[in-house]
Amino acid sequence: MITGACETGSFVKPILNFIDGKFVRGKREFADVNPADGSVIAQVAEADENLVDDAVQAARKALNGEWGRRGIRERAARLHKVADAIESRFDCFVNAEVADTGKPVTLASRLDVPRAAANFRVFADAIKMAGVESFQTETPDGTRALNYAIRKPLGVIGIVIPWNLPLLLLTWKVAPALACGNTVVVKPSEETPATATLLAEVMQEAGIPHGVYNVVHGFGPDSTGEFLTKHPDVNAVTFTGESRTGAAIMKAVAPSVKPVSFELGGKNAAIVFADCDFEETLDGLSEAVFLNTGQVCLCAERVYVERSMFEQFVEALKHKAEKLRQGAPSEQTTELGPLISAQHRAKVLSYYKLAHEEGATVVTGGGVPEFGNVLDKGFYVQPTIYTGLAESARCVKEEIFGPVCHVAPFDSEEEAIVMANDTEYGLAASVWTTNLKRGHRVAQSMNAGITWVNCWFLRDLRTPFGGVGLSGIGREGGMHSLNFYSELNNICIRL
Ligand code: NAD
Ligand code: 6OD
Repeated sequence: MITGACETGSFVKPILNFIDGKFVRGKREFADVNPADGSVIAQVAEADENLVDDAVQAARKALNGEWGRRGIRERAARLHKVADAIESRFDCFVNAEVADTGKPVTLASRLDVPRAAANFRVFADAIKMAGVESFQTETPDGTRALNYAIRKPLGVIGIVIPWNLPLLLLTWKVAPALACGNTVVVKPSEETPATATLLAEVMQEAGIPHGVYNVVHGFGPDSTGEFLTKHPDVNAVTFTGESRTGAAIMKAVAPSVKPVSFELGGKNAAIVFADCDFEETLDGLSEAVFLNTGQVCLCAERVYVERSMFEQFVEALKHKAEKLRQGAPSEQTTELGPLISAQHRAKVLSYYKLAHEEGATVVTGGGVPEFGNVLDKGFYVQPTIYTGLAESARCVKEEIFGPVCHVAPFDSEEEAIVMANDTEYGLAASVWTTNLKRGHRVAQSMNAGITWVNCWFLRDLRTPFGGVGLSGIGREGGMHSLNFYSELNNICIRL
């Protein structure tokens, strides 16, 4: 074992950077903390500006090496080997992700790690099927030509990701980038460095050449994140995280005019009509509000319920929330883990306080659970439901990113649409109704990149994924990812 990442979920210290096929220390280290009990899991080697430059140069060199020369079939075969290697170390990835994020082991096992393998398989297959445009051209004077485009790699891709679904979101970007023949330098969140480093071991096992996949650890501003995104030899930046951070990265990339793909924050709405399937909607919305302790960019923090069933629905959702089992992430029975950090808990609790000040009625929660054991040192909060806030309240407008929602009644379809769309964000929405026409109609009125009808977070990796407004720029998924990570060169041949 080279990196410090392990088979059992504990770490041989420290977690290292991975540059040009080698695991590398930095001049400084920072602590990786287990959010379930506040203990230090490992020290992490921080990359300074020189190490970030080494990683970018290694990635540049690798572009022109073996990886660049390999054809699509060979690259795709390697990416399937990466997926195989993730699957063969399934428990190791699960344990590392659970220790870093505090998410329930059942969630990491059913979502994060299987999706990591699936990301590699889907994009390995997609690149083999990807066509490009061609046109038979005839100008007004009768000249004929053939136009066709060819797909080339963009170059070195800087990848910056958050802590909520670290491996899922990392591989969602690395897999299509590599499929298109690029090389990558990855900056995982400082909160969750482990699985990106484990993936480096997997890359070695799968025979991905040195310099193709590089990992640099550290923070955002004045640190690794900024060094990477502003680096002039990085050809494109793909980022998932807060909208504010997206704005800072946009400034950093401006001088070298790089393409960006941004998947940012959300304040997502769910609209529940009285004609919905009550139990199905309750189950779906409970997931949409509380999955991953509400730390999914797609989570519904604003729920609009038709007035005729408002009281009944709020009562039933309260009952669901109160039954959720909070506990140690490693327990099979745990449904709700802690928030990611003490700092993030302070932010979420500041919104719980603000909700009081803004005049909310607390339906359930609003505080911190007590366990009477070591978990009291973790960063847990209670699942929380509010009603009674004005639509203009900050708690209804701003992304909280915790296990919390505000539920408000509506009287007509038109009113529900106006309320749902009254946001600067526009990532995801969900509509719950058994009326097929209404489902289509309302979904098509949503000002959001993704709308689910009678489901939530049901993913087909070929579909366009991304947001409008403060929720992002561009779309990833299927051909959209392949087009972002490719440079299309047009060739015009006079016939
Ligand atoms: P964040 O923006 O604070 O950090 C994300 C990453 O950016 C981290 O690796 C961080 O170190 C780095 N970073 C911070 N400042 C930087 C800078 N100036 N330059 C370069 N890098 C910098 O986000 P977070 O707190 O880790 O994640 C939560 C946020 O991510 C929420 O807003 C959530 O909605 C959003 N998110 C969006 C999606 C999506 O698909 N739209 C998915 C997951 C999370
Ligand atoms: O499922 C995906 O592909 C994806 N990008 C999910 C993002 C979730 C946000 O937290």
